[in-house]
Amino acid sequence: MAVLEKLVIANRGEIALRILRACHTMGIKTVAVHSTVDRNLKHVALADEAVCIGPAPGTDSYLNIPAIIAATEVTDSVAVHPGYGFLAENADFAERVEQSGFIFVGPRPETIRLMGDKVSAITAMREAGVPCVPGSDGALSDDLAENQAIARRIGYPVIIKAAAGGGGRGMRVVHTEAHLSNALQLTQREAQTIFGDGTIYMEKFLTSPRHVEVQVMADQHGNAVHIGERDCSTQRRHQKVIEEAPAPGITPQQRAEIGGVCVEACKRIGYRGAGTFEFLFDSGNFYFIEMNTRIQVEHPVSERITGVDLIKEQIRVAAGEKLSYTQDDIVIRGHAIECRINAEDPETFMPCPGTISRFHAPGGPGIRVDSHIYDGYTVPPHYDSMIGKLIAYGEDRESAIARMRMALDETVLEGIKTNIPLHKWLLRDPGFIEGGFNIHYLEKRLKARASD
Ligand code: MV4
Repeated sequence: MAVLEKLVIANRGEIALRILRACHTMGIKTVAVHSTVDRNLKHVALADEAVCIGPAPGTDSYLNIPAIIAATEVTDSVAVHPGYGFLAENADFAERVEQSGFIFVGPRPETIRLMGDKVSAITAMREAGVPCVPGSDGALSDDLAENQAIARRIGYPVIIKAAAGGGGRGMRVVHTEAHLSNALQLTQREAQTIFGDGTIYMEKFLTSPRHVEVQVMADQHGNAVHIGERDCSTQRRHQKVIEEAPAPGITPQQRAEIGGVCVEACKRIGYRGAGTFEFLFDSGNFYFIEMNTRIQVEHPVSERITGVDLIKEQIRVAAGEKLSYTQDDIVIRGHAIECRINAEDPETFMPCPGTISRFHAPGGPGIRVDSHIYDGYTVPPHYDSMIGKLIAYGEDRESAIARMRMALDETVLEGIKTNIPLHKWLLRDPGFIEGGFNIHYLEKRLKARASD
């Protein structure tokens, strides 16, 4: 017997296909809910049933909560998998799914809400023993003298962040006390305008950290494990470009220590499902900044080095099953790198939707392709430009990089522009190959390239 009868895939593109593949191998029937322009998606053809939930704009389809709930009801489904993006971290959606009597594949709505507010997330994590960035230890008041005192205690530079922000929106760096008052006002007003919540907080600004995140998985019986860390420092404008696991330079002792802390925190807050603890890693220390309560784009690199099927496990624990492994079962072997393939101009980064006239996927040992594209598929302009991911595995980082170069060279993708040339360039970049990068490395290299 399958753990669930039928599941609604409330997403599109490669992650919808990834969820469908997990379901069908588990004997679970699938329902694809899609917009009008997405009738030709690969997972829509492969799903047991398909329901059109609205027109192309995300707000009318993939973000349309009543339409998705209705599709779940009329198809007699029992569960909803939100994927990433769209409604994945919408606590109201999770609540509506549960109130309608369905299983939400993700954490409890209260947990999503707790982590959605960065101030309450940091407070909860600090209390659970997770190391955080030195900061205001809560929301700022509008008392300037008090805020100046906090900044002096932390030491400049400081960063002002919106509690409702995250992922790079609503932040401002302040280098001296002379600029503090203005920055506080601007960030607070911006937060109020963008998020409808003017709550702000302050942290020490770390000038050149790496972005290292820890993958966790927890069941509803009090069990939790960590599935190692990923380095996601190679990014541009808060969009990750390349991710890898394990993070270069992290020792097994460091991994066990930070992983253990995350596992304890999961148990403490009654976490359920897959989650990611985001850290800034600086001078050998981890500093918690945010928690993501969803499966992430880059989950395949963690799967590849541990053999865990994260989507399958998400669904199992959502159905009430116990985790199928203990911490001792999670053994890291080798190295995996993921290149995000976007339909965009490799020079200007402008999205380039259009029809794919020819596609030949790479293959061979250690290569995984997570993509929904095919010959003749038209990339619509309405959504994210990511059209797939290439994942390369090797016994060590060097061989993973060598296999990724080969895979990129092998790929034939015609009819639209993609960022494949950018990846080919990065995988020959001495600084990237050395692994000594940080969150600013790619943007710095792009700037240097532009002035050549
Ligand atoms: C920071 C930081 C430096 N110091 N916080 C940006 C996205 C959001 N998740 C948090 N971010 C940052 N927070 C302190 N105290 C630098 C960044 C940051 C960043 C973090 C992760 C990945 C890419 C980044 C790019 C620019 C800034």
